[in-house]
Amino acid sequence: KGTGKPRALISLSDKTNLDMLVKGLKDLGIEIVSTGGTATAIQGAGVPCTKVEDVTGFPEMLDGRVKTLHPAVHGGILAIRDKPEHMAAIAQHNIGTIDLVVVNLYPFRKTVTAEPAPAFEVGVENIDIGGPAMIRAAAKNMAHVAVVVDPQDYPELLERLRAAGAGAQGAADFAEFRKRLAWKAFQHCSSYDAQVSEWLWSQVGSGPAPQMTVPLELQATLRYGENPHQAAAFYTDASLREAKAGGVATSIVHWGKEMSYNNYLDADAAYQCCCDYTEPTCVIVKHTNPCGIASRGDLREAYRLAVRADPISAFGGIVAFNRPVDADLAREIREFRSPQDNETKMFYEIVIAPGYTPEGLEVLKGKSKNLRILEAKPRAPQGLSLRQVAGGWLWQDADALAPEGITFTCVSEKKPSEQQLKDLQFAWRAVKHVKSNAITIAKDGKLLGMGSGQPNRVNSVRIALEKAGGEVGGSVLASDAFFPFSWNDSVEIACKAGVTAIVHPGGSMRDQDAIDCCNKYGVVLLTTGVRHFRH
Ligand code: 93A
Repeated sequence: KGTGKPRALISLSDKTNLDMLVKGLKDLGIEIVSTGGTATAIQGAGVPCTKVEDVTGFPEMLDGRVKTLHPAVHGGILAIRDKPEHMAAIAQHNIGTIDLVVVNLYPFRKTVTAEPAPAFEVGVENIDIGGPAMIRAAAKNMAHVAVVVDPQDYPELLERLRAAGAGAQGAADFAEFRKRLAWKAFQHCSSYDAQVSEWLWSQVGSGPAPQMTVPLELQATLRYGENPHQAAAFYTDASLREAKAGGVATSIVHWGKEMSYNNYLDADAAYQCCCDYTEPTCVIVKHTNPCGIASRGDLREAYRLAVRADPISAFGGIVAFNRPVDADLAREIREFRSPQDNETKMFYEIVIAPGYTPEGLEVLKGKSKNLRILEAKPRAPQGLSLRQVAGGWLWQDADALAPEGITFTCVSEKKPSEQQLKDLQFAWRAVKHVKSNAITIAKDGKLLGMGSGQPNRVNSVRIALEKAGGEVGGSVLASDAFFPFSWNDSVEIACKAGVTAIVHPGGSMRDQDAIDCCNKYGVVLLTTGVRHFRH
């Protein structure tokens, strides 16, 4: 039974900021009711609280599955305070009102994504039932009850509770605040349910789920979208909040202007490409396409070579590394001059890497106050890829295929040397990240040229060769899809230009033409059996 004092029900898995909350509530004269572990933590903070069993007259039962699922709790939350029948009904059953509900849920996602994966039953036991019931009840009765699911809201809650007691304006503001809290509460529950159903699908289903909810959380409102007349925002996958991986979505911005819509796209493209290389590598991206890539034990040399691959495109681009940046590398990035005129220092939008030495970070900050310096966590496992079309979404598995999982088959008379094989794999890693029709030309662990986004493959080949310029001799070429009509076409153009080895998926009706052409020029030809379209 209630004491007439306002009452708060607190039941928390995440006990962040609990101390400040309960001390603040105590100072406001609010009585606290709580569940087992939370009650112990509250008492540990020196604040008295009533156990929920003493309110329900029922012990926790079924291993905690039923703790708060009781009319003494839900009647106290749901009663409409200005409806006499409701108040009479709860009075008749000795139920006191509950005016504040502070709940966050069992850490479901964290539990099921733990390594090693827990048993199915452990996942099931971590589906919170009583918590969402209280949150939903309190959110529904937002006219009278405040519901808090996010520890970050505690300070504002305390402030508004104080103001509400002090005057009419404070009370009106508190009513508005309760509606906002209710909105957040339903968000919290729907995101939680999405995580449960996603996990269940992973246990019982295969392929695309018949329905899905992606729990998206506003990370930032952006100044604008791809163009200034488009409003834009950046959302992160809420289920990644506690994850160790995430790539660009969970990166730390150490320095520079705020990230733009295009920055996020390009930084992601650069980091994704860079993470596909196992050796120390630098990738430079412009408009989501890699225009410079180089792998070298010395990252400074990798960086120089990546810029030189296409200095005009690299200017204003995004520079990504798959290893931490130290002071020497940072100095190189800061001072490096455009290979074009050797006077202008290179300008970049973003540098992104898995880490920086303290000195490296300071040196890089000196490049420009605008340069965005991002520290990216490891790339999240690439599960799904979602893209929007008018009125719907396309779902697919992310293209997580790497050369390690591909069989390269030689189909030409000439067999590849060790170095050619290495370069072919290098070019193949790159071609996956270039918009189709994609052609990459490489030599000695560096990209010499690429052709992207052309509606026909011949033009992509021509562009890539033109970019590679005088260095084509001894180079290798990769094509993201097969050559449809090869004779007098892409393959011959490449052979004539001096390319010494070519890799493509194969599988065209005209495959033999490509083989004959390569044999004629003494060029190596490999097939992979898989393609990397990127539309
Ligand atoms: O097992 S439940 O689904 N059944 C309940 O009746 C119940 N009541 C609260 N889970 C329930 N809770 C959850 O317990 C809360 O959502 C909170 O996450 C957790 C707090 O437990 P404790 O205070 O014992 O640490």
